[in-house]
Amino acid sequence: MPFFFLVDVENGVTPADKEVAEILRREQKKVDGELFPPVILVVNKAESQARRENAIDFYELGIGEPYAISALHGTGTGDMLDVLVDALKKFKSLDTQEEDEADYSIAIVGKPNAGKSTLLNALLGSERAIVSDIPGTTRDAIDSFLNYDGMRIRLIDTAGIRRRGRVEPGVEKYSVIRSMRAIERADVALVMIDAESGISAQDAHIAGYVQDAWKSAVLLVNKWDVIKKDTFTIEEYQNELKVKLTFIDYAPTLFFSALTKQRLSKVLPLAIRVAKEREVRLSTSQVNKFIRDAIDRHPPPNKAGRPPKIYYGTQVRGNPPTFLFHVNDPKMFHFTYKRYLENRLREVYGFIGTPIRIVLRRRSEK
Ligand SMILES: Nc1nc2c(ncn2[C@@H]2O[C@H](COP(=O)(O)OP(=O)(O)OP(=O)(O)O)[C@@H](O)[C@H]2O)c(=O)[nH]1
Ligand SMILES: [Mg+2]
Repeated sequence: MPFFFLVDVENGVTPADKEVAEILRREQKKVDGELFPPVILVVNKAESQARRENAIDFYELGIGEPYAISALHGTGTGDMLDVLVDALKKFKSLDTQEEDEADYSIAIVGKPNAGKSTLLNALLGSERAIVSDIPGTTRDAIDSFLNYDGMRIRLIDTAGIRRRGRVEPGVEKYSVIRSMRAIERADVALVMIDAESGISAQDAHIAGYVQDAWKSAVLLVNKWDVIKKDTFTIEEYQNELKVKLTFIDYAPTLFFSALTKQRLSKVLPLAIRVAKEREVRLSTSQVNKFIRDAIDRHPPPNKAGRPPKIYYGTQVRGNPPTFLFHVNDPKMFHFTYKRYLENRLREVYGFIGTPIRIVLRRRSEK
């Protein structure tokens, strides 16, 4: 946030001005060769030419160039505003730098009462967020930071997302918007599922939001402590997840308890692993070797007698991994073949937890 430091040319440089200047200078830090926060020295009451010249005296404050203005007459304010706009632009870039300052951002999302805030507190080892058995306790997405393995991790605890029809206008609606925004800001979303209340349609909705935002996901089945277990319980839950959340079957699953901390220590390593997989970049030769091999194993079926062809491909970006395949005609490829390519990419290269984008583009046959 830029500051205006307003002084009075009529009195000249006073001891009080010097004191304020001293305080401001102490607050400033050098960031990329610029002093931050920026301070704009505004010399007021400079109505006449003589007074405007006297404004130069204020260089002495060590704050930089003095801008002579007359608040009364409005003279000089144009230049002052130009300086302000420049400062705001610089500030904005610093602001986004602050936004990005974590190596990875992880959002904790899920239904109300799933145990999101309990998980946050357990990971931080402090009572940062309020936990209660009343659904809807967390009202706003809150960022916390922790260091893990030399990395700075942003954890975002979010407000529980209820079924759309049940969300009340006002505060709750705002809370849900903030939860969505938290997903947008994250690399990975930990989708908290309350084992006690079972895997619900709402859990699938929330996982769907994460997928639609092209974010990586980990499914965390919480409150495992209260489940009566036998040898098959995990398998039963896993099968149920496979059915109800089949569209996001690439997301790894962890059964744990944020309260008793059973398997809690696995949460962060899994989230970080997933975050890293998201960034994996394959070289063009790897991609083309992959394509040849995938076609050998399972060629795309002919459509209307014409063979679909993939000429070559590249990974155009990571985060999320995005592949561009040049083909003779995108329409000749059934979505199940795209799905096959995606699954094959996962078999060979992992990409655990991340959605994969495959774009088919027409390329004339040469
Ligand atoms: N038995 C058991 N209870 C848990 C566990 N994790 C959380 N709880 C309880 O579940 C209730 C809700 O926990 P919160 O952490 O506030 O849940 P939340 O997901 O943050 O809820 P909202 O902020 O309302 O969306 C509290 O009573 C917790 O003590 C768990 O692993 N096992
Ligand atoms: Mg909460």
